[in-house]
Amino acid sequence: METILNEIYENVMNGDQNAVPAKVQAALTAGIPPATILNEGMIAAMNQVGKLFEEGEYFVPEMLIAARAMQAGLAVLKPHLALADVKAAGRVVAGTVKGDLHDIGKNLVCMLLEGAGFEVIDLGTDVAPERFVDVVKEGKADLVALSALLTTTMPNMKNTIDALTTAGVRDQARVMIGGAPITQTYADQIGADGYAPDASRAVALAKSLMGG
Ligand code: B1M
Repeated sequence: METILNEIYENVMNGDQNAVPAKVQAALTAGIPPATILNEGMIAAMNQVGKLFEEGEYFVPEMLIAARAMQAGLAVLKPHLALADVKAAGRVVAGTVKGDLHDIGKNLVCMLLEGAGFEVIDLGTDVAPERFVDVVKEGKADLVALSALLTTTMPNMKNTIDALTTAGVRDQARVMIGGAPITQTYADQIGADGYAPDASRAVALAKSLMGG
């Protein structure tokens, strides 16, 4: 188990887009739990990529190819993270806020929410506040799920909440936020309804915001 997880870790770090899906499949076949593959192989590797970037050993291209390798592995993992035959638990509009292009964490949150029975409208990355407002106005979402990975884009979470208020629809949907620089304190400061530090706790939060 150790060996294959180490290989996934190394392959994500080196951005080997072909090796990662095959190794993830091999790990699944070997009976390693999907959450272990995700956390100990893939997310651990992305954290190390971030560390090397901070230390000036990796640059944007290395981060990008590592991200692509991780996305390729996630595609294999996705059906195993989702539970079959669960009924809809609520409707979520999700996105990474304006100015921010990081989507791996947001994609994971969406995958697990879908797996838990939520209907998810994923608006992608760099999403302007007005786009969230439009979906809520159309009555298509019970929850707004905002992700941000950059300290410089965190204020766009508050801008999105403010835009919902200005549009008069703030009470039609609960707002949950997350991403590496986000904290509960920040969520309280900007008037979000909840914060989750990782994707599985995002599902628990979404359920509790739906009253479940
Ligand atoms: Co960027 N980047 N990046 N990057 N990048 C970080 C975030 C950084 C911390 C790296 C570092 O310096 N250590 C740093 C931010 C520093 C800061 O703001 N304090 C940084 C920087 C500086 C930048 C650029 C500015 C670099 C540059 O151009 N000079 C640039 C910005 C571009 C932009 O967005 N406008 C940039 C670009 C990129 C790439 C495009 C190359 C690539 C992203 C590719 C992609 O996403 N498709 C990238 C990557 C890969 C990273 C790191 C290495 C990895 C992020 C990741 O995917 N982690 C990252 C370092 C790090 O985070 N350790 C870094 C794995 C993922 C599963 O975790 O997204 O945290 P995460 O999601 C978690 C939780 O946070 C949570 O659940 C997830 C699963 O458990 N979560 C939620 C996330 N959203 C949630 C929402 C919820 C609840 C929970 O509720 C709604």
